[in-house]
Amino acid sequence: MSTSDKEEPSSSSSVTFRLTLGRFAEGPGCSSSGMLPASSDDAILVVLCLFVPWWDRGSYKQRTSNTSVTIGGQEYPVDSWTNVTPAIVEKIPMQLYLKPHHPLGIMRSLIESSFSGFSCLNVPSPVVSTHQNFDELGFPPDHPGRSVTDTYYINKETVLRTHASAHEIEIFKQGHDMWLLTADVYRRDEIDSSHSPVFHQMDGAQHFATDEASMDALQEENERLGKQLASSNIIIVDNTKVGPTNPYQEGHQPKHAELVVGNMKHSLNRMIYNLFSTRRDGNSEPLRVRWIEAYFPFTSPSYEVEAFFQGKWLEILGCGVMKQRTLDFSGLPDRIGWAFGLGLERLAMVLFSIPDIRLFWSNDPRFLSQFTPGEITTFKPYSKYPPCYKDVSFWVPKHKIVHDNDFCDVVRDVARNLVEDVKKIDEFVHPKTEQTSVCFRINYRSMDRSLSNEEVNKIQAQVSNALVERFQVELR
Ligand code: FA5
Ligand code: MG
Repeated sequence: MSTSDKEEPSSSSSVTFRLTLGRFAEGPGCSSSGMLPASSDDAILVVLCLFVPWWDRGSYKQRTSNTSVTIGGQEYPVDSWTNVTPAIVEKIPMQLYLKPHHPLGIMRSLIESSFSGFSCLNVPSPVVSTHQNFDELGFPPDHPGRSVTDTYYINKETVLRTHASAHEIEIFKQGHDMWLLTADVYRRDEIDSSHSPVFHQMDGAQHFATDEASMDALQEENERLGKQLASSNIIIVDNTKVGPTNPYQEGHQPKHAELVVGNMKHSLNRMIYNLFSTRRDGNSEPLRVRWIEAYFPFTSPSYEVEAFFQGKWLEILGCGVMKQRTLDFSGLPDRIGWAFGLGLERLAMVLFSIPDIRLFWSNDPRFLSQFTPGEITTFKPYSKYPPCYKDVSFWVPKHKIVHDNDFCDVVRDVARNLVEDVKKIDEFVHPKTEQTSVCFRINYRSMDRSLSNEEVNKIQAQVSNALVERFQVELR
């Protein structure tokens, strides 16, 4: 991607960059025709206008009429809910999953090749309504995922999608009945080696007719897939049960739901097996996978899949039989189907042995040159630079709250990719003033070079200033 047209965003200026646009773009190598723009050089100019300092929520409230964020050519008014930051918005045009040499691009293509006949889609703009992201999928009004501490709001009704499932109904309405969708997703989160505020998910879904002939065909397909897996080097532990805590849905014939669950499990086990057996330097140990019961507002029964890798169980994906209301809203009341959503970085970290989630955003040729399309190879760390710890302590004014995720967003905005992790190391309330004292420890460590103490001190001072400006905290 060309970055020559990208200005460094500043807190109070206008930021200009390029962003590919479009609704459903379909990738190469899939059953449906249509291609994405080959590169962002073909792309459309996008302007982000933040005319007030982003941390000054009070100003947003008072000056809503002359402030806006423009993403994908579309202007969105900001309001007191707005919490998107330049550090987040500048990631939107990156589309790492479309780069064939990037580990995320490699993962995407390999997974897509496991699902023959599926439409392979992406929706470049991550801007969705709260209705699409939450309501349509049955999230209750008090679901914690809706909170401003967890989700990036552009304004009260508009968010950066927190999961690829936000597009499920839209895609079904377009007429796709078996599809995969790769998407960048955004969650306000802590800073550590396996959490990123911007990461990538691939969702997939398939639905079936429920007449006898279709269900017989599904049973035959399941038997065929089951035989294939039985001869593979994979140990699947599945003690999940369907029951009151994870039921078939009213209105589904249990036999039909059972066949759909069977088809979903076979399809996903086969995909996981295909991926793990692509590892070039993989040993001959059988892959161990386990299924556990889970809960999602939009599926029942629901499951999570974990794979045992390098000594621990790693959550790979969530899935389940789609709630019938999803298919009803999609204009498909007579169908029944399954859906899943997996985290591409988590899977790639394990398969390529990539130790830090920040590396996926690296432009360092020592990182990027290590990968080959279609191949899963072990990442060779080029260097580990020394950490530099800095503490920041402050008093939070009475009646104000500085959530950990608020603090992390300030750090991200100022220090960008130079922070490996952030830990809260102390917190207490002063008995007389009722002010809260908080201390965070920031671990600065670049993935590409050594940082000087002087440089880190400067960044640390900027973090402190930003905290004072945004939250009116008193530094200690
Ligand atoms: C979901 O997002 C559901 N939409 C998945 C789904 C789709 C369920 C369709 C049923 C039907 P969850 O929040 O568990 O579920 O995220 C899915 C995966 O994303 C996780 O298994 C994990 O691999 C990955 N993930 C979640 N949070 C992060 C993060 N902060 N950084 C990196 N990967 C993450
Ligand atoms: Mg989960």
